[in-house]
Amino acid sequence: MDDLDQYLFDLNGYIVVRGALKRDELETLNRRLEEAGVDALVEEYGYVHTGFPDMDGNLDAAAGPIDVNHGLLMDWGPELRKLIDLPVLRSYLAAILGDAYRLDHSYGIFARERGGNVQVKHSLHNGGTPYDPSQSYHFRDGKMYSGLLVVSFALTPVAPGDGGFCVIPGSHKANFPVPTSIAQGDYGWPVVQPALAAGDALIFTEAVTHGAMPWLALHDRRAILLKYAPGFMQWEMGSPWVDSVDDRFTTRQQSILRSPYAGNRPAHP
Ligand SMILES: O=C(O)CCC(=O)C(=O)O
Repeated sequence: MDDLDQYLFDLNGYIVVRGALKRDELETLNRRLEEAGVDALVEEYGYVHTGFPDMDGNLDAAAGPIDVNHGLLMDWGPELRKLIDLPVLRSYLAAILGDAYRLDHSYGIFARERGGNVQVKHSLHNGGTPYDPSQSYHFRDGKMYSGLLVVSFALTPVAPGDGGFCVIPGSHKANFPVPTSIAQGDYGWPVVQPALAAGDALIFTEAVTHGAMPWLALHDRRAILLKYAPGFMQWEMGSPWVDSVDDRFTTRQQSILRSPYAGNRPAHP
């Protein structure tokens, strides 16, 4: 993470790492999603969050993405597990979360082209105020600190106006709650929808106000989200959240999947 990225992340609450995935990695990941049956899910539900441990979630298609239990993302193939520890992202995670960061949970977001003609958004949420320590952002002693931090990989491109992930830049430091006129409005200014090429990784702190605009592109949206936390913290229910942290995972991946604790927690090997 160079000085420019550091400046921009601190300023905006998110940053895009262009070309984080190589072309062959992108192709294999997309193939794995197809093998996992993502197309059928999108056909049935239109707009889904899936790949997390079984849980009760949103079942109301009008209220936002449907939560579908469909097995664990990390069981969908080695290419998914490789995302846990991509060398190109290590310095970002360490700079924002500290050296002993951990992967808290992961899931996929899939949306049918043109929203399957159902223009559903994911409501704007979070922000600097009201304060939530688990989803907060601070700068102290010359260092950035974040609660939950998300790496969102775009597996299909996102052009301006396509919809999908949107954000209010700088709102991780907001001193006032998001006004209702913005939260319930049409997601115009000051909400921004970053354009992404397939293979880009968008890193954002959960402290920034964000959500998703209706997906209007002529192709499906496919995003894979890995949510990391400082080593001392767990955000999502259930630990460990992968079935077993066995030899399918490299030594470094296993280290990143360790349960949360603080005392003498080492950096990753
Ligand atoms: O990318 C999106 O669709 C929004 C993701 C989101 O709201 C979140 O990760 O909390």
